[in-house]
Amino acid sequence: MLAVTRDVAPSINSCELTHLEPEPIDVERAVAQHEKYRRLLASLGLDVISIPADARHPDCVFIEDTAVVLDELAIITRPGAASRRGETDAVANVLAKFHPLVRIEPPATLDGGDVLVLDDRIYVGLSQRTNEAAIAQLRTLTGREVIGVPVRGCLHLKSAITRVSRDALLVNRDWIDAAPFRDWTLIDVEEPFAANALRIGEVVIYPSAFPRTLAKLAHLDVRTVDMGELARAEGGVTCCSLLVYNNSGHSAK
Ligand code: CIR
Repeated sequence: MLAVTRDVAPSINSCELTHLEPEPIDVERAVAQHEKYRRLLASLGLDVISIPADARHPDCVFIEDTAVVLDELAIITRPGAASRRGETDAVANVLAKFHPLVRIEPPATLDGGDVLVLDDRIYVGLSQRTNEAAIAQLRTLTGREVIGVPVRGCLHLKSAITRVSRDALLVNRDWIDAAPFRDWTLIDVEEPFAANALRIGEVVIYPSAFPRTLAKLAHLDVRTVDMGELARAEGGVTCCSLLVYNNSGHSAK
């Protein structure tokens, strides 16, 4: 498996903010934390690709929002924030080496952070970034069942719910109605921003900032990372990578 990542932009202090007040981001620390995150991915056996940052796009490190990668194709998004639309080209150039590409087109807007793929179903957050037109396009492009989930009070669907094991989801029910996920074991967060976890095989990558929720994951193989600086830009652990199954025969490096 590959993890496609993008360097932290030196301009990250000009990032989009929706639910947080601006606080200064220490760029050097953000870069160091991001590097540790990449090293953790590499230690799990992933080939890690790094795309250079583009200073014109302060949020470019949050690469998850630019694409949705399925086994059979990659969907290039049309991010909801106009300032982020120029992030997609560099990512598309890399993903094209591994997968056929399709694109979300206007009037649809879609952030990858709103897309939670659970086996054959695709759940899509209806948020300030993602609209109904994106759901319709995803249905046509993938031929899969695509289910809209209204999101309130947080940025993306995956701020509110992510998968942590074969049968369990970590959820903040203040931000979504969990009814569409009733067939899953639901683990409720203890801290509001604690529902964003990144599952890679049987390992869960998880921010060190949420000890009370972390304690509820003690039965899992959890590796913690300090994402403190990127969290000030409203980023979490899923948003800093795109996971790609490399069936193309191309080398990752
Ligand atoms: C934004 O507002 O777009 C960025 N500051 C944060 C994006 C985080 N993306 C994600 O969690 N998927």
